[in-house]
Amino acid sequence: MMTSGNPAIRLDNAQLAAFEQDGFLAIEKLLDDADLAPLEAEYDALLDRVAGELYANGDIRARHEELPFGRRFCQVLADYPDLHRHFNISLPLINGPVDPETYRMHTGAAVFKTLRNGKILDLVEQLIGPEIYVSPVQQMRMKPPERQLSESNAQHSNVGATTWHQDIVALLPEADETEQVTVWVAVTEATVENGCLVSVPGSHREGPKTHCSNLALASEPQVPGKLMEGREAVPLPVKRGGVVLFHKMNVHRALPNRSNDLRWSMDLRYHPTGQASGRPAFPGFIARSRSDPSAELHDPATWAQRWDEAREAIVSGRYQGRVFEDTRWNDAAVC
Ligand SMILES: O=C(O)CCC(=O)C(=O)O
Repeated sequence: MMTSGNPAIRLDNAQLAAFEQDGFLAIEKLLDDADLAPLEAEYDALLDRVAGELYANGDIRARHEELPFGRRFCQVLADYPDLHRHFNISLPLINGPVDPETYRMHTGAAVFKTLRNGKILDLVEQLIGPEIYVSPVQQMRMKPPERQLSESNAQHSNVGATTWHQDIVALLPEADETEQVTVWVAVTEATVENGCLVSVPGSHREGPKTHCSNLALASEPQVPGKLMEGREAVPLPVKRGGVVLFHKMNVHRALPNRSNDLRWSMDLRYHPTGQASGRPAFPGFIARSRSDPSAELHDPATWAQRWDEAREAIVSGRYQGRVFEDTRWNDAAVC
């Protein structure tokens, strides 16, 4: 474990030891209203714009502008199940041809600012050192109460169930040695009732698990339930603005949202600059460099433009490589 630079937010020795021992660390509160309000305002405006466009196209019958943000998102999603694609901070994970209509993402300035948030980078610096690259492996998860979800969305991990997995599972093999750390950020408070994360302590020291990519329950590879029987798992509730740090081999999932409100989080990933992200089709950037600050990207428009270029390369068929890993850890005998 490396420590360097002079981070303002510091993990203490007990926290560093817990991360090493368990493969995760929950920090009940890190970001405050000043950090989260720009993101919420950006998403409020985005929902208003997208709802207006869908209404104008005849895709939805009402804009639901009378509802507060969370309830409005849930209602418009119920009317138009592909809505969440307009809100994610990644392009969809698809190997092969894509439909431009639903091949969407959101790369706004407030998201970029959150990726670069100094408090997050300070934590990450203590885990991976001072040359910090923002991986393009990142997701926005806006989860309505599960009873409001359509059948297809109930199986989609951005809005519905998340199954047991290690974060390495979706990375191309080129990232096997990458020291990736996941930073899961609670935009709304995460509780056992509304679907906080649950993690198996020490599982990051057990090597890669079988992940089945052919089960009906999820659209992403998952460790089958029978391999998880009898494993002790710890729920990780955090306040709004809290974070959970994860080792890339840690086994975890999210509980279903059994509350009446939207449960909103984002999972971000960081690794030392120069290491492979495992998702070469999508663009990352240098967020912090103590050795060469001029290499840092500070311009949200440049970041958004790189995502637009990646999208164009995939939509046009110019990008021919695989986007994400989906079958590598599949074992037919177990799955
Ligand atoms: O928030 C979720 O539902 C799942 C997040 C997750 O599993 C991850 O960050 O790897």
